Amino acid sequence: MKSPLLLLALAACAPSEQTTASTTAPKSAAGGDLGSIMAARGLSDADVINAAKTYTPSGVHDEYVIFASGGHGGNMIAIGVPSMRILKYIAVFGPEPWQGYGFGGLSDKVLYQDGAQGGKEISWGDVHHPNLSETAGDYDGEFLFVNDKANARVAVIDLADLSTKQIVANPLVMSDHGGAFVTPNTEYVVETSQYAAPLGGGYAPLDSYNDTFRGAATFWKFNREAGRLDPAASWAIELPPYAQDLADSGKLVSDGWVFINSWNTERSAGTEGKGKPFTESGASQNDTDYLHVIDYKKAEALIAAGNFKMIAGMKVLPLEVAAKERVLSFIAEPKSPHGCDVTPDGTGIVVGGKLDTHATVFEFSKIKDQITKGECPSKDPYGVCVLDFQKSIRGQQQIGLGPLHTVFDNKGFAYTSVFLDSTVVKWDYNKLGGETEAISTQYNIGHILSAEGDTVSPDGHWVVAMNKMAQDRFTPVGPLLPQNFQLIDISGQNMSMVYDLPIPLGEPHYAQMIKADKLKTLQAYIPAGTNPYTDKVSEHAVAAGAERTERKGKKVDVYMSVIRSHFAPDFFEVEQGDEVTIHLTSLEQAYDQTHGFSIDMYNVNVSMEPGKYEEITFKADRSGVFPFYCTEFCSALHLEMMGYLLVKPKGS
Ligand code: RUQ
Ligand code: CUA
Repeated sequence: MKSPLLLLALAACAPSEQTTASTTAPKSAAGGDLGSIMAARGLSDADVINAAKTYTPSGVHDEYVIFASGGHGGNMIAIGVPSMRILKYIAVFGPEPWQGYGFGGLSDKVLYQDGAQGGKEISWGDVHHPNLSETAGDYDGEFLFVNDKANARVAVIDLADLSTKQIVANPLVMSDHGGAFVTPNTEYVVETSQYAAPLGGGYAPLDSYNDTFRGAATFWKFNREAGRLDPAASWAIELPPYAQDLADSGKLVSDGWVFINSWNTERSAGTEGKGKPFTESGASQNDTDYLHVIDYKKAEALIAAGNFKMIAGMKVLPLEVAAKERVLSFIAEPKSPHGCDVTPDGTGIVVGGKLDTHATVFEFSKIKDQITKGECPSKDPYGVCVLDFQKSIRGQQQIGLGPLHTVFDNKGFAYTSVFLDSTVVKWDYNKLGGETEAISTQYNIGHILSAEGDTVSPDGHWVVAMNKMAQDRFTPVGPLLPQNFQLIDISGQNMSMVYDLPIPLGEPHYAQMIKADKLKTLQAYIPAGTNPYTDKVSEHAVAAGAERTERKGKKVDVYMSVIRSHFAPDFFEVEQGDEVTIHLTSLEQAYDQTHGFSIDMYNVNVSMEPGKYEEITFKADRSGVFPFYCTEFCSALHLEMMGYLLVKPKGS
């Protein structure tokens, strides 16, 4: 007999039986009335109603914007709802040419310097969980934070221009997962580790796993004024070497607390060459893992009082102290949990069990009560108190096979993604055990999101299923398929699936959806010469007429202006080996008058949005004649927007 685990694993990979729709393309119809178009394209009334719910005429804007993680594409995606039109890819952890991100300009500092790397040059990321900044538990539309699971980093995106302003590499851990989660006033951006390793990046053999490997929850202090994380004011809590997974911050009554679930409380560290099982089954032996409950206000006070050890430049509250002071408590949670979502009123924490059929709702007041009373019915091997499961829960809801993540609407319903069943299940998180409603998704849904879903006041109306597989949903494009986002209308009595959107650049994990009118985006950098990384006019910006080239020894500075349809100066000559810095100022202030600046054969490319200041530094190590030109079709004379870099051979 196959083990239940193997069956589950196989079920995830088997082609879904829910393939219902025809895979042949409807005929296209030209002209005619609605009835004949429907007949010609084979559309049902329901299809047309769904189309009408999402169709957004040219020039009409969307009501909501989704900020979706781009997964191992290393980017973020902005998507309009209900149209499901992709509005922008935002470069975060990898170079991206359209935004001129990582090709010689100021963004190189964000991507490759300023503590963004953690010791080795890295040019990609695995983006998992974006979180929008909050004020009083509601999205405020100012900032967006995302984590890089692969390299334990967190990025800050400014929503004024939708560009990445800061990347911080976690000095303690090698990989993260539960992040980037904000506290209700964005005091902190929380990042928790996934795969345990010695804190600070040291070496230890695998058979010392229990003693030397650790996890950590890092609290990055956010300075809203500066719009940046402040590493010097940030700190962490040492955690046992369980695989910490999803996390969420408490809100309202549970403000001041953070919840993280975990798997691998078995501390399976692979085979270790000693006949031990792979982590896959080694980490699935126990019936329960531990929900981590963290009193972070207490941790903050303990750190401030000097209870920390310094590891790789970060203040870390030691595990013994966290356990003893009840900063950290555990509660058993069903087998291989995934998803840890605090209800909008802050009273409950919903955890799905990947290998269980329930969602469990933990009751915050019951948990806090036990901690306040000092109850400690048992301890884990590191001395952390494990609270009584039955005493800590509101109850459980039968959901289906493989519940993962849960989001909320404005009517007291929860929507849980169910991976193995490929469904979204709607249920009442206050009256547990009642009726549920399921809708099929295509296929194998991972994350799920809802309109303003992580706030204290979700909007309802829309849910999006973020499916891991598309299979037959779209015209085939080879063996590597896009992911499939499906828009679900939850405004009626029953859920209805209204739109499929392929996501063809990385595998998204989480996403959040914000009211579009909360976003106050820039139309231009004003005044001209504004450095987008300081929000100030650069001291090196030039006004029209002041353009020039200056040489000091082997260093050449070019002060160049950019305006339709020329660069001034339009040529400059240097000697092979010179250090060249080009200071570019866009003198444009008109909306959407973007130029680009690239130098052929020099891997230099920046985007010059209206009013932007850019600074390109490179070594002119190759001699020859190199055209530079504008990469955005900006005017009728765009092709003419060019010039020459002349590099004289050394010693000529
Ligand atoms: S994960 S599909 Cu958030 Cu990284 Cu759950
Ligand atoms: Cu400027 Cu094309």
